[in-house]
This record gives sequence, C-alpha cells and structure tokens, in this order.
Amino acid sequence: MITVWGRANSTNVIKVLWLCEELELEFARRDVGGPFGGLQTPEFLALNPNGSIPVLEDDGAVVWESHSVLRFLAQKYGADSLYPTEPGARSHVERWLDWHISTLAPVLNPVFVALYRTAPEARDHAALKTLIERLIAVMIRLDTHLSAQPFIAGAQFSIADVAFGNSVWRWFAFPFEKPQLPHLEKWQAQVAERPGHRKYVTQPLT
Ligand SMILES: N[C@@H](CCC(=O)N[C@@H](CS)C(=O)NCC(=O)O)C(=O)O
Repeated sequence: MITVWGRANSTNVIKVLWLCEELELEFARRDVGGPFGGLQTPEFLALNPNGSIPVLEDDGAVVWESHSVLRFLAQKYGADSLYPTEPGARSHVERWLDWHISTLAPVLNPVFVALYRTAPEARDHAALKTLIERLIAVMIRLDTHLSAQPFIAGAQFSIADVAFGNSVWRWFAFPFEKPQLPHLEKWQAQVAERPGHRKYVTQPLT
C-alpha cells in the first residue's frame, strides 16, 4: 500500500501525485502541511525529521525529498523511458532534477510566497522586483534549453518533466509582465495534455 503524505496544493507533493498517475499507481493521500498542520507531530517527524512534505510510504520504505520520491517510484514501478537506465541518458534526467532544486526552486518559491502567501501591505516591493528579475533570467535559460529538444531531459518525457510541471504552471500564472518564452510555452502545452497534469497541476494558485 502506498501512502503519500502532503496537501494536494503543495508544489512538491504535486510532483509525486502526477507521477503516481503516470504509473497508474493506487495510493492513499494524507492531508498534512499548510492549514492542515501535523508536520511537527512525533508521528510525522519519525517519518521525516525535516517536518516537510511530501513523504512517501511504500511497503515499509519511507522516502522524503520530492525528487528522491520521483526516482524511487520510477525505479520501482516505471518504464525505462521515464527514468532511463543508460548512464548518459540518465545523467540528463539527474542534472535537470538537481537544477530544479538548486537553481529554479530557490528563485521561484520566494516569488510565489511574496505574491500568494504575503499580505499586499506586507510585501517588500523592491525585494520582489529583484526576485522577479532573477526568476526571469532563470526562466529564459530554461526556454533556451527547450529550444533544442522537446522535453526537459531530451527527446523523451521523463520524471524531469514531472518535476518541472507545477513550477512552470506557476510561472505562467504569475501576474506580472513576462518575456515571451515560446519554447517553454510549447513544452507546457504538450505536458498539459497528460491526465496527471490535468488532474493535479492545473489548479488556481493559492
Ligand atoms: N526540497 C524539499 C522541499 C520540501 C518542502 O519545502 N515542502 C513544503 C511544501 S511544498 C513544506 O513542507 N511546507 C510546509 C507546509 O506545507 O506546511 C522537497 O523537494 O521535497
């Protein structure tokens, strides 16, 4: 039995839910985090000492860190194309999973928090402007990358695309002026056709 711990509007939980749909896995989901709380209980901290979501439980295995969960599920249940075993092809998936965590999330998440989790009167507009400029520079880099190939890690849809789905969705939903990023738009239009994207990613930002 698979259990996914985490509220369904968390960007990191959404990755896991979408992959479960890709893999046609049955699972139970436990609402914790955000308004549901529950991340600092002894029960939850025993699963993930970081007190963060998502956490996956599967037949005695406990996995946290969203991209580790993606790798685990893809290795256990996935088709080779979602997480290639050939080292060269796999390295493309790995570097973009890492790039998301190291480069994109640190510039995208603060913009999201400033716009959706901070009262307008409490916003630091100068800081937000700088954050948006940094985010735009990173998104332009991603768009340039996608000018050469249809998917994040190459010619095939993979768990790297799953990792980026909600971040790119948020980017296009953000209410500020953005540069045209045609390759990223094309990528989003392609992945948005997938049932897991429709079911879990396509939701208003809250
Ligand atoms: N790098 C971690 C980040 C985990 C994280 O920060 N999760 C957020 C939700 S997206 C969280 O636990 N927030 C606290 C809450 O929801 O109350 C991962 O990718 O899983």
